[in-house]
Amino acid sequence: MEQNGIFHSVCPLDCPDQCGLLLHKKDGKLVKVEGDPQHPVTNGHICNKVRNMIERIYDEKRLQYPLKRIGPKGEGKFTRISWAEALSTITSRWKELIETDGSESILPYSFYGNMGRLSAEGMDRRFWNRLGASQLDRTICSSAGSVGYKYTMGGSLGIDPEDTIHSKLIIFWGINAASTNMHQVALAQKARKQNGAKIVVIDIHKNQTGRLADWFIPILPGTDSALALGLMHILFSENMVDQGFLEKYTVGHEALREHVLQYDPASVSKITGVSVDNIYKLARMYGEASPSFIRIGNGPQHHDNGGMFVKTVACLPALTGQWLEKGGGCIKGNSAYLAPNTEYLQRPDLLINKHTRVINMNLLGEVLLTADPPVKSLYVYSSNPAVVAPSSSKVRKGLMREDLFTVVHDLFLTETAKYADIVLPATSSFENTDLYTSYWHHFAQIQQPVIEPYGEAKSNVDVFRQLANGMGFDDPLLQETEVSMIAAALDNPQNPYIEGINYEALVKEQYMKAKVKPMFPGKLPTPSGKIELYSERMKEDGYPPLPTYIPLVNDGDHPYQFVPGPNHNFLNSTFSNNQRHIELEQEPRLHMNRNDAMAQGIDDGEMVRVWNNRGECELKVSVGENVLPGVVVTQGLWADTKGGKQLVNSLTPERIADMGGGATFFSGRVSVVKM
Ligand SMILES: Nc1nc2c(c(=O)[nH]1)N[C@H]1C(S)=C(S)[C@@H](COP(=O)(O)OP(=O)(O)OC[C@H]3O[C@@H](n4cnc5c(=O)[nH]c(N)nc54)[C@H](O)[C@@H]3O)O[C@H]1N2
Ligand SMILES: Nc1nc2c(c(=O)[nH]1)N[C@H]1C(S)=C(S)[C@@H](COP(=O)(O)OP(=O)(O)OC[C@H]3O[C@@H](n4cnc5c(=O)[nH]c(N)nc54)[C@H](O)[C@@H]3O)O[C@H]1N2
Ligand code: SF4
Ligand SMILES: [Mo]
Repeated sequence: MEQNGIFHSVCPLDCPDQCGLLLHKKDGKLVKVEGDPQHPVTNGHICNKVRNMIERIYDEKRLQYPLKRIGPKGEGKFTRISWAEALSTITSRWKELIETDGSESILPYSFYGNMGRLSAEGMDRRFWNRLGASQLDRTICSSAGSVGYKYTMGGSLGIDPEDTIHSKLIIFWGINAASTNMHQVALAQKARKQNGAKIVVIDIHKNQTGRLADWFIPILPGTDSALALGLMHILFSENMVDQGFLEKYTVGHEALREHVLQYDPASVSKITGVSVDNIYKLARMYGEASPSFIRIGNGPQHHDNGGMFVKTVACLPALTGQWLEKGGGCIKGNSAYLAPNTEYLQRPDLLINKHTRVINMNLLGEVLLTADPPVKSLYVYSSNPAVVAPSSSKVRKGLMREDLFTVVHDLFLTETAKYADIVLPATSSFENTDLYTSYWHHFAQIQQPVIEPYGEAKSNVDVFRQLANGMGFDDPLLQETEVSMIAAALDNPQNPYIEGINYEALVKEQYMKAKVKPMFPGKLPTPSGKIELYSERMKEDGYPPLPTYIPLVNDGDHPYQFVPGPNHNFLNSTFSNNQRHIELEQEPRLHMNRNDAMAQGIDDGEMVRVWNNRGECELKVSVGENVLPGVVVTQGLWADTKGGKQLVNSLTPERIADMGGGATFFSGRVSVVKM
């Protein structure tokens, strides 16, 4: 390995931008991380979080060796052990459990701490299939919206974000893009400068993104489908629809025209809190602008009705025929364009029992406390459920169970790791070989090791190979090398867009673009091959077949809707243990409308107790006009960062959304009292 130089790399974080990076190395150590100016979409610009990545890589808190717990669960007392001891403790315990309780008593829990395809959904899945562990349904992020989008469009297929510089109207709908998709904001600003594009933001919180809008539209949480249906009502009644497009490329436009009559602007205004005038103004703006682009965010789909919201909003570009315009249409997610051969990567055929139970990760607390037969061992990697999972008081109660054998593989002793029996040190992505495919832009990238593993840290792929060995599984697929897995994953006859992208070419060129064909004319992967405004499949699945506004579930008698989203300087809970990132965020705040605060006699900067029957937090209030009355908002998954009670997920419901087993982080209600 070279000790000095500048090396290509890719940001491994769960962020749509998936920036190209350049790593500067001196005497074997990283000294600087910068954006790669040659990346065609991210152009050398990266966020603050990753510019500071070196502090995280060489943080003295980083785990170097395997550990075994010596104090009570949750306290964080551990002692160093060898890899041999760690692996044999785990595998011998699992062999016993398989004898006494069956392999389904073991539950993996993971998410996208590292977006590398091999790290996140490669060797791990092969191993769990072969072991016969309970299957984890990974629903915490965007699954409700993905299912909703699929009912309309057939799969995770949107437009090429690079085309959005041609858009004349850009709507950020429930996405805090200034923090969570900064290059989409850069493209929108370019469109504004070049073609006078207008930027509209529809959100429940006037955050960084709302502040950069030409027009910010505040809306009540969970009511966005009603707004979208109200827009459709006006588009049809004022003849602003593209009849030719509807006839040629959609199913159900006549039924939809009838159906949206009930969503008149006066009724929609009552539901959404958006004035009748503003509903007309937005509908006419949308009806007239072309090309127009909607960036659909994750916020509104973290509600009880989140799947239906995305299904609904995804109908809008079809009404005005926007899919035929360069820069017209929408993006919810674009992961289908770079889809590798997941069958090969994950080998579902290795699954020893086809009827293995499937556990929804959003129910982790409930599952640890009540599953029958019980979960006896939990193996957590690339995720920090003690902080990020809903109803965290229950999760933590589950993690406290003395009879639960818990293993955590991470770079740090996370809040979750403090409950583990065995902790394993993980490499950073810069120490690994992996394949990266963005879920927003159309470029694939490769990571090759730039630095040596930190201490005794190992990658996910490596740990699963070693666990397979320890379990005595002799299938050669469980020992495959990274390079061989990547090569095979890129050979996907189901996805013609990645033809020509292969391991060698990626190493040579670094950025390779999916060869995406225009969506229309063409056949969508929906049952009819067209955009399904009306969906027979939804009817079969028990939903209304046309887009419909369904109010949030009653979450109890508390005065405020509570929306705890992510923040600018952390990535979910990642970086919440880094002093510089903490200082940039200062502290978690509860944003509250001035009228609500006045009614309760709460002043700006005062501490309040936020509570419901699930838990409580103690937070400092920011009083202002950035949220509507009846709504309170926090930003950031603060973990136990600052001491005190700041764990917002102690308040969030573990209720499952309407589609895809999705999470409902933002559909909880709370009471707020002055401390
Ligand atoms: N800096 C930073 N970047 C990130 C992350 C991070 O933690 N920090 N996390 C990454 C991950 S995993 C994801 S999934 C994405 C998420 O990024 P986004 O797609 O931006 O999703 P959120 O930030 O959860 O919510 C987006 C917006 O929805 C708003 N919102 C909430 N409920 C509603 C509603 O009912 N209606 C409307 N119209 N708006 C609503 C919130 O106020 C917020 O401004 O970001 C990724 N990028
Ligand atoms: N209240 C509330 N809760 C939320 C959300 C919200 O908006 N509000 N957002 C939700 C969403 S959208 C998501 S995606 C989830 C995200 O939740 P998580 O996926 O748990 O994300 P992180 O908190 O960033 O934790 C990732 C962990 O993986 C570790 N890690 C990184 N790389 C590797 C690796 O290569 N190997 C191993 N073994 N570990 C690694 C990191 O150190 C970190 O501890 O949180 C959800 N929780
Ligand atoms: S977190 Fe997102 S914006 Fe920041 S460097 Fe990574 S991919 Fe780019
Ligand atoms: Mo996410």
